[in-house]
Amino acid sequence: MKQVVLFSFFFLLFSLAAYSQDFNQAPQGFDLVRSDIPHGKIDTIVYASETVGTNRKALVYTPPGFSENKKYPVLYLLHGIGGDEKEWFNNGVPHVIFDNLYADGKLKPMIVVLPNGRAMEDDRATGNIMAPDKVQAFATFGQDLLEDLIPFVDKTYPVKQDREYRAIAGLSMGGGQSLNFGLGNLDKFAWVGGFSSAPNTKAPETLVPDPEKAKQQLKLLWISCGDQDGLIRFSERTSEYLKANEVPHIYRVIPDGYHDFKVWKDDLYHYVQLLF
Ligand code: FER
Repeated sequence: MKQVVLFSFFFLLFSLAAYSQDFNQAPQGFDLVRSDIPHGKIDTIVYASETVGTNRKALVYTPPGFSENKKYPVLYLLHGIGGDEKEWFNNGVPHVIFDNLYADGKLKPMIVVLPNGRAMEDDRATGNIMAPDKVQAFATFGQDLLEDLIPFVDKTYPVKQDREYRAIAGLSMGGGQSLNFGLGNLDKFAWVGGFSSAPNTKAPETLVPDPEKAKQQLKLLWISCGDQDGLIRFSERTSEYLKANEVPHIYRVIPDGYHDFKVWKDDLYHYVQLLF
């Protein structure tokens, strides 16, 4: 009897260990400032948007050791419905996560652009953020991104301008935008990530009408969501369609994951290490 209890105990312990290893979570401290390492730089840029007819703001993170004499790939990192160009910076500390990854030699040097994805005259997250004109502005941003922001970044920063060197990812509304704009413009993006993507995510058949082309052109397609997130169906149905059509992608369901920055920071940590 004693042996059975002992065996059961070790079996349980082993299963738990196996289960927890199954999910590769970012290591402790990945998002904490380290004072003993080089730091990148955050700038605010202002670009003229023909799409909106205003001057629009974005943040830009350049890596430690940034040089005008080199050429860098670019990641466009998009916020959610309650945010603006500062949401990632304030809540997701991408600059800290990136600085730490560079210090550990785990990341290719890249420029990160944090745009404002609500392309309308008043692009602040104030009032009723669910109002139809504000939600529509997240779709309008596709034009602003392709026709105004990307050309501005390409002529202002030393960047590699081919599709293989441009990535897009975002959280929630920004996840839907990343899938819509990334998969809808494979001539512009080869690396696409949707974290906890919102209902603005196009239906799979519209998102990827030509699976063969997507298969050939995508370097990475990352779809993730917390298992406790009420929006998981949008990620799930996309992944199911991609699987049925044999389009390679990562589908990452975060155990005990909600609709929050714990999930998105962890996604960012893993996604960016696969880029370029
Ligand atoms: C919705 C539920 C969630 C919706 C948008 C969201 C436009 C976006 C959430 C987020 O960005 O965090 O019905 O409709």
